[in-house]
Amino acid sequence: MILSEILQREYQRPVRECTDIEIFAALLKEVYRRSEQKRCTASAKKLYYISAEFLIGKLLSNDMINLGIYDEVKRELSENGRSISAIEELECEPSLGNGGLGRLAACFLDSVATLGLNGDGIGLCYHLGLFRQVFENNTQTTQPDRWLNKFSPLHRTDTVYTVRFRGRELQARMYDINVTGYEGVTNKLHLFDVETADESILGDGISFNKSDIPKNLTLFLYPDDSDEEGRLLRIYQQYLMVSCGAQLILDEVEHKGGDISRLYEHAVIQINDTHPTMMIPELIRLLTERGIEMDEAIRIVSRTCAYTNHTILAEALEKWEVKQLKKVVPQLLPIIEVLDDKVRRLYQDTALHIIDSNERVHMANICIHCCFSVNGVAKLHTDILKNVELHHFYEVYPEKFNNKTNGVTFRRWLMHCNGALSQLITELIGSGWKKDAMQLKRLLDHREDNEVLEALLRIKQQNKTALSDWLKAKQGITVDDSSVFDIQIKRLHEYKRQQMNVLYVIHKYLEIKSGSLPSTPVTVIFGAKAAPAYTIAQDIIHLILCMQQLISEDKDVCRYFNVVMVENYNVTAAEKLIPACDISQQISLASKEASGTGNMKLMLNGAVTLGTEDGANVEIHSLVGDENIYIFGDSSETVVQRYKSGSYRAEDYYSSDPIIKRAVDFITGKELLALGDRKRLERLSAELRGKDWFMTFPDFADYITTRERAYADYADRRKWAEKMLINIANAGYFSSDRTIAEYNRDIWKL
Ligand code: 26Q
Repeated sequence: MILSEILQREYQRPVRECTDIEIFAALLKEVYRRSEQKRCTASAKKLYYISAEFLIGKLLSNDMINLGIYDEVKRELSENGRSISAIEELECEPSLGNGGLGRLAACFLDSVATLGLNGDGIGLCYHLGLFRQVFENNTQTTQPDRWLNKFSPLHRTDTVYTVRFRGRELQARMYDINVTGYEGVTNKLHLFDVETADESILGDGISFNKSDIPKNLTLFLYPDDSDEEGRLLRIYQQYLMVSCGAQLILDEVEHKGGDISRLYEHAVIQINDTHPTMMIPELIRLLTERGIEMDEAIRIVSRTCAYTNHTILAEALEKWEVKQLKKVVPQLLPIIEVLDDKVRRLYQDTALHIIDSNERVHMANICIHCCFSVNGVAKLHTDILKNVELHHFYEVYPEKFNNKTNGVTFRRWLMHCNGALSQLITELIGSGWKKDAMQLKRLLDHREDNEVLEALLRIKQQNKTALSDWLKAKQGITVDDSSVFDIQIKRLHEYKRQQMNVLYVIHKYLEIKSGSLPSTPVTVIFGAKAAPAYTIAQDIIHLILCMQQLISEDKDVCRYFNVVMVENYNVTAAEKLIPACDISQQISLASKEASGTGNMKLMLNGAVTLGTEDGANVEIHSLVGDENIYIFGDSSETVVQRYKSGSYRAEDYYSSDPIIKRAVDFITGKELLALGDRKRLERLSAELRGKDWFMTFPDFADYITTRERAYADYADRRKWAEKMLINIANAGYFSSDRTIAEYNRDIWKL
């Protein structure tokens, strides 16, 4: 009777007499109370995970699962004619992240607390988050995402730090979110916010005065950096995060009587991509301010910090101009110059230098020189770092490089989002898998059990129906829940190749128009936000939305084949989409997707992957075997070689392959020009024909054949269910509990 007691205590009323809002508020309070009682008390070394993003998702249900009260509360609600989903609807999703890197940070915090480790997150509190995506006229528009309200999970603390920038000082306050572990301890996510932040400076949409730093500093995640002011604002943000983080870490070490000249015995700082790199010079600066010699300070910091690389894309490797850094954080320049100087004395190779000949500071290079660990996020990715992208560094620091294949928390990505599947698994193999995910392997004993296979199909069907209902309610779209749900959900980026998926959609549309009808109806579902300044990505969204409209209005086609783009794809949407997916599109150009984590969540929920040998797909492939995954496309070696030789010519494929030509020409044909924006469609078509930088054409024929093979196999329901089961059974390796145990064993040593 947990819920009744809570409501009795809070309002002296039974469940039936409380409103949903009252129940929601009371549960939030209860979750906070219970989680506070499980504060991690370990006093030895502590992990600080510093990240520009924490894509944590809604917290209430997840916290109730972790605290062991979810089932009981859910039951009591339904016994009183209420539903947990109505309560969940009242919570806003924190808008503190963008994609994989932010969601990984959230999964990691869950696993750190679940394993009982002492580790907090450090980040920024963005008032308006990334942005809310709204479709208008088949185009993405952007609105501020106002997620902060009186029910936000943030707790205001009394900790306020002064952060010094060139010519100004700002006060930043720390706000905390409790991170509950599953039957584990409670850690904290510390988010800093300037006291002067002011949402009223917002203009239309997400525009604002970029030079009013005290007011705008913590309004948005990744503010547009296509101009100089935007880039400076990003430096302000990064330094705010790092300066507050460094002050907090030193305060905590000193508070427990630790000696900061042995900082590495008390703290380990995991730097999530290059965004928090300034932590390194800032800590060095603070240590020297406290009287430690420069060389010694560098040694101490280098034994404390570890760096995770999440990308090999050149444009995502941050470089700040010396001139820009001087405008915002002049106090760091002397330190960065010392670091660069040390490197130059040791190595002639300019690839290793921190400041390049154009006076730009390579943030990743600071990390690699000054961290004791450099890790990639999947086996292939780490191999590419060692052998290609960071090869020069690997030659001088082989001992620093290590792989930590990503993982996801099964609490949110199975127990919470797919209760029915969770329950079936527990009925079959007991509940040990919740803390020891490798036990999922035991499901393999049931691979020939018809009853189990039918149960899997039944659950998938229920989840597809639930997704259809949700799409209807949210976007007014009707989808056929007996069709194959073929899903690509991830940030929009050319290397992830949503454009290749939509080229297939065009191809299929034309095939159906010419009378070649599919045997199984298919619904192709996309979810993706595109950075506002990323024009081609906007154009790809435009093309998807135009195809969605064209097909939905075409009676010949929409009976067999449909396209749906989900608006404002976020964690909450992912929780509906992932359990309902049949085919998981993981089609990045081989070598470009560092890992992917959606691929793991989808596999865990019984989707079968259609993908390239990229990122963690490679590991999924070797776990499930050829029969239970659909692999296509050129290998990463071929791709790396093709870039190196500069031999790729998109025009050659376009002019010699009639299938490619027909699909590309359709983008600027009369049907789409009647629906869409000529400029966008022409620009996209020209980009593909003239450049196709992410090489969709060479993989296209194989993509079509493999995709058709998957659709054909889907018709044999029993065999398909077996593939589903084998995917679920082998997903245990991708638990973030395994990943975190490895980080702790090899890097953190808590
Ligand atoms: C860089 C410079 C300027 C502005 C923005 C950025 C920027 C912003 C965000 C660069 C990178 C990101 C985010 C990267 C990201 O999400 N990477 C993903 O990380 C996942 C977790 O490791 C991997 O699974 C994905 O493969 C990887 O794409």
